[in-house]
Amino acid sequence: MNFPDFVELLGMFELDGEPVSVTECKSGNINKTFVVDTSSGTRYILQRVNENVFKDPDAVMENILHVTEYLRRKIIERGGDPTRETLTLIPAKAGGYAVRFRDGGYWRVYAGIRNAIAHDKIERPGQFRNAGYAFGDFQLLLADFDTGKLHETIPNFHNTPVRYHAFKAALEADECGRAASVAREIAFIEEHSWLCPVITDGIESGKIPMRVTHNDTKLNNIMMDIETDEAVCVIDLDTVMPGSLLFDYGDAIRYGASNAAEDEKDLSQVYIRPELFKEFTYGFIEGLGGKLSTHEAEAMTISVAVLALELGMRFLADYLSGDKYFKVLYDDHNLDRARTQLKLVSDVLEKRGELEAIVESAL
Ligand code: GN1
Ligand code: MG
Repeated sequence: MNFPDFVELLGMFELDGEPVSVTECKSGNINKTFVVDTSSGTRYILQRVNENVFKDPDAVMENILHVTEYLRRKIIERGGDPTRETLTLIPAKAGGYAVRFRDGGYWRVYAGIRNAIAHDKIERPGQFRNAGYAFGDFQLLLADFDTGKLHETIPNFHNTPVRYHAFKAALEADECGRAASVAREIAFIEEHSWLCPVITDGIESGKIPMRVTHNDTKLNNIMMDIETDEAVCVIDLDTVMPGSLLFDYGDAIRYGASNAAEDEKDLSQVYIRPELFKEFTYGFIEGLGGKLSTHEAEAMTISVAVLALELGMRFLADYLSGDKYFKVLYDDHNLDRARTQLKLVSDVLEKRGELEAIVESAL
């Protein structure tokens, strides 16, 4: 789309001022995201929702509306600033909060969050403690939210055994003839498949409680204050659904405590940094107000291996199926991503004793 197209699209929303610039934001593997600045000096975030991933985008929007309305009330109650501390959807002129544009896309607009940015990588360890606090606090704020109001936007999103079966199906189909070249990765997954049911078994037996969880707790899904590094706002609420605390914890650590990017090619650079693991763990437990069960606490370290294996299987399955789900920038991008996640699985298992001691000390 060119600039006049964007102006037309943005004209369908109640914006303050006229768009003066539209810049694509490259991070994020699913939706398309653009930063919009207007003549009034207001910033907005424009997104095209990926409907290959979110089959029912209206359900996604309903979830986000419910959750942000609820958070807004809670934030006001405790004297916070809801325009900074939670997302604000901008109404469409025709009603609702999303439009179907003539490019076929399903588009929505959020208010920008002032003086804050999303980091792809930790620059100072304290940032990760703040991120942990924000994700813990997010769960605490939503503790009494009525889960009956939430649609399951992607069924079985963190059901690791289901992800394992999907991986096996992709392997079986081998649509692109790529399976033969990834024999080592396949063997690794088989050898570690015992990890798959660790969290889901706990949920089924009632040992691990269901909560309202974010489900995509990458570091860059938090806006941090530019000056103070304070974690201002948890963003990307597309996958907020009932889930386990361990999904959010494990996912955040496998991304943010890794020494390298999710697509690093040099696997010797890919490992969990215990000092970062510690920062997040302390922040997360503090943000939760210490409200976690013994079973949840005991499974924290292993949850990192489970979530890394799960994502490794998802990346590899997508590689085998011809890269239909995650955005890729080059041919083997999903394979490189899968390899980093599998490397993290072995690293967490190797460091398990050391990491468990950190969780103990945090409690
Ligand atoms: C996707 O859109 P983004 O980049 O925040 C994915 C997550 C993965 C992540 C890996 C809906 O998140 O589950 O963990 O990529 N989101 C969806 O980078 O599948
Ligand atoms: Mg995201």
